[in-house]
Amino acid sequence: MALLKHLLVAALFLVEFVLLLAASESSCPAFAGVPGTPGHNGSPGRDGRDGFPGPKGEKGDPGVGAQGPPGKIGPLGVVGPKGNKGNPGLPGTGVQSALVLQLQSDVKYLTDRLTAVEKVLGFQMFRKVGQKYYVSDGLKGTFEKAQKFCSDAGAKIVLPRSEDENKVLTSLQAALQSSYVYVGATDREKEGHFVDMSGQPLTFTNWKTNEPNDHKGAEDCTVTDKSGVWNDINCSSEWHVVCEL
Ligand code: FUC
Ligand code: CA
Ligand code: CA
Repeated sequence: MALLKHLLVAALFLVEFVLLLAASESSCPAFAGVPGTPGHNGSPGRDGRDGFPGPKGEKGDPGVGAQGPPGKIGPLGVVGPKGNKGNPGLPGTGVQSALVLQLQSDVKYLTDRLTAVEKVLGFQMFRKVGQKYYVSDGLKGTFEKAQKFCSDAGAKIVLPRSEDENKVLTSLQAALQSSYVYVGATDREKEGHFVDMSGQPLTFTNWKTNEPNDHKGAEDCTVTDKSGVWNDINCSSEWHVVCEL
């Protein structure tokens, strides 16, 4: 009976304790619970904005361009001295010898033409007539000076040998705006007997009417006038110089 009494008292205390606990739940301090386990990592944040532009780089090395096209061919050089005579060739057949002779002749012809053309290029004015060139630098002089000028240039004082050549001289004379041009014909050796500079009789002449007249007994040289006709004249007057090559 006493044990039952004790159990009843204990049960009453327990009920009372529970009621007290319920009544003071909001105001009474409570013990902190056991910490939970950490949560999972969050997802990565957004990408940051682009940074500011970096500093200017160093100047680059000079570029190397592609090679340009070749330049124009240069002017002709001065013709060199003549070479030594070659050794005798081997005996050939008749056909070969004829061919060699022909080639030698062709080379000589072309060399002579080239020499003439190179001389022509040294003058300010020129005209081609047939195989000849009439050339001038526009200078005036006495007949003697004209001869020397042409000779120094490796040429001869002009002397038309045909109607064609006479016309070409007239054309060059017009370009020179010249009244008279000396031609290489004189009668210095024998009055009234005009010859070329080699002393040969003239094969072509174009004398003006009533010329040559040896005016005042002092006309042994020859000029062409603007119309192309010839007149004998004194040799000391200064007229245009034209040479032929
Ligand atoms: C004519 C010409 C002479 C000279 C004189 C002025 O007599 O025959 O050569 O030009 O004119
Ligand atoms: Ca004369
Ligand atoms: Ca005359």
